Amino acid sequence: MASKTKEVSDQQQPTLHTGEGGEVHQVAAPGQAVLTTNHGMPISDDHNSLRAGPRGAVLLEDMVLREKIFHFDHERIPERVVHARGLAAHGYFELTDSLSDLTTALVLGEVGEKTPVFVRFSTVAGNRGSADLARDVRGFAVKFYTKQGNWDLVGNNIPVFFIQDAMKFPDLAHAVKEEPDRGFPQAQSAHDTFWDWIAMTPEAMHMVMWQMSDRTIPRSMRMMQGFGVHTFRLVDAEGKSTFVKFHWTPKLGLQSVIWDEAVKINGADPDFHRRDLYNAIDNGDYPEWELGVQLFSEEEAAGFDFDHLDSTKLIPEEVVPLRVIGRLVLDRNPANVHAETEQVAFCTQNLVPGIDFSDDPLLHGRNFSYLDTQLSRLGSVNFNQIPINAPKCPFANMQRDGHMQTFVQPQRVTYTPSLLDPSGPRESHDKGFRSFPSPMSGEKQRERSPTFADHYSQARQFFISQTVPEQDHIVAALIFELSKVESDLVRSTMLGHLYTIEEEIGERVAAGLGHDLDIVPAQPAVPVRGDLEPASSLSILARALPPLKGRMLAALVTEGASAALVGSLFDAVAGVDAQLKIVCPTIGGVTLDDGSQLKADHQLAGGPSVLFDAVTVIATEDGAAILSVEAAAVAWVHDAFAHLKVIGYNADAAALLDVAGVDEDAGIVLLDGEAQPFIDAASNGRVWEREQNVRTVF
Ligand code: HDE
Repeated sequence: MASKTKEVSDQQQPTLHTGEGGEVHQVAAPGQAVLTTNHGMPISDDHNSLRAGPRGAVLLEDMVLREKIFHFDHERIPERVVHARGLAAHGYFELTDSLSDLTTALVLGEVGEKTPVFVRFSTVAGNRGSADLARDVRGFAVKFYTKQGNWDLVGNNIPVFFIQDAMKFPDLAHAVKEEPDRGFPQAQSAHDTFWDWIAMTPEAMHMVMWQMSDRTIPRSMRMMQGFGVHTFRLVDAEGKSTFVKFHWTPKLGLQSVIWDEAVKINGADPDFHRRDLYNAIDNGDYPEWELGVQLFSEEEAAGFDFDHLDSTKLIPEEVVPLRVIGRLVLDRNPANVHAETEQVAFCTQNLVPGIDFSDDPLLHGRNFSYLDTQLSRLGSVNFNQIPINAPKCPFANMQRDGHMQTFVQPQRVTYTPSLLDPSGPRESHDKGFRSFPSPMSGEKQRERSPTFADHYSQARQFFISQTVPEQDHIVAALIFELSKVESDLVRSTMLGHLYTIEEEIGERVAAGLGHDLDIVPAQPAVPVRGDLEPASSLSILARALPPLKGRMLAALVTEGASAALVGSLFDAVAGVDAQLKIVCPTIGGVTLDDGSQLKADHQLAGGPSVLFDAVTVIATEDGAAILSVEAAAVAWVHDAFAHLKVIGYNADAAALLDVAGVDEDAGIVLLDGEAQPFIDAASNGRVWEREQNVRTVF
């Protein structure tokens, strides 16, 4: 795989080589490299420091030791202040429908053009070492290396944001991160300071509804949407502007996990999402998204229910449909996580000619923040020279020097204008970026527009657009989160907001909290609109069923189990482009009834059912009896049942299902020698009707 092989030189000594992506690394012919210091001095002994006699003190003279430890001591750089935990991949964006009538941006104009991209996904609140399945918004940041420079579309998997003004961002981040006097909780919004701040911030209510929905516990990065959030502009050659919003839609469909599953995945495999993406790409199963755009004019915008410059609002696809214009394919894992995933510096200010900002005040604040934060994270104004950040098109200007300057720029003239060097780089009126000349007027003021004032109506619309299980999950998430809040005042104030969004939510959450707090409805600045119709595009489950392609299925198999059924299962799983993992009592695997050996992918306790989308148990009567007194096996089946998964089993395995408390329903499939009925049932996704039988729905 390209991601794994480094360019190898046939020279004897390690040398610096520039790789495909411009990255510089040390290489030498296999088996021929001589270990050297960073200055290239060959090292004779890398295991013993220089001492005064065999038992004597280490000598300060030992520059080999000193250099090795010096470098190690400084290996870490500050993690991102938000979005610290990330995973990333290389790929390309291919345009399938040209917008050349609306923009001069070549990346959106040339059909068939493949633009290289680097995409970083992230959680927001947790530190770099936190777990993947935190309930959290996911970052979806795309760097397009276009012919006209880098375009960074730094989005999230939710189309709206918590706040309308960048001024409030440090407060939001401080509130959600671990509480500073105690250093916890890590990677969780379920604590007092977050809900305290939210309770005092009505503009956050719409986003809070999304945050409490299953959107924030995605099954995989490959199965979530991405959104540019803000309104941007496209600008054509005549200078005419069209507003645009960007949406990424995954080809594998949308899927989330269940909260209890998320909690358990965090324990079983805190790297669940990064492993999933890495393995999929490594297997050649390249994840893909469609890029859709919502296009609208200034006049159309004036007729919308909400201000298109307000990032706490969205424009439903039912109002402005999506036009699909291209596809994003991720086909190469980073070769080095620090060099690429960590050092990539997304900047919302990185635009290309033909794409421009709107007047969204949140976006303007971001334009300062992203450039600024790279300096404290990467330590130099030359961070754009790090290969992952450098444009792949020619670039030239008069910026010089600075910390860690890696270019040796020989020019005498480092300014414009100049008669001495008329051949140096010069601005181009035709090719260069020109800001759209939107008219501006008004007094300087620190005030919000009244068109930003309605904080509850779209929150309500989001809730009523969800299917019943999705609504139940929002209510359950709010109950969980508020149950972790210690302050009654914060809790009751939040209940007031929920009640104002929709009475039903406030009442259900209050019932789930189970104590008689007074609900004092919040007083909205403008009346909550009851006329916004449900929009099914806002729901995950109202969409077409996601395929089984790209999903992970499992079979728990015991010694002596039916080889024919296992074989049939492998065939059926391959038929839907999913993967099958074998879980056995020991990692050595089992011998099947025809004497063949079946290799295990996981030992039972190391491969809990939360790691899989649907499961089967293929056991002998004896095997099932042994598993029935094995807690990990009982939990394996019980969890799959409680997580509404389809469970296939052969008749001899029935005893284990009984012990695990499984009741028959459409998702419990008896396999009579052939596994296809299990795949057919699993193709319908989770068994939502089961939910009310396995947990209390308030
Ligand atoms: Fe960010 N955000 N953000 N954000 N954000 C950062 O930049 C900030 C916002 C988003 O994988 C930081 O390089 C402000 C919205 C992603 O490297 C920082 C405001 C959206 C990433 C920053 C916002 C995002 C960041 C931290 C309010 C969705 C990770 C490290 C005005 C559209 C990018 C860094 C990556 C990262 C500031 C709001 C998405 C501090 C001030 C809205 C995906 O600059």
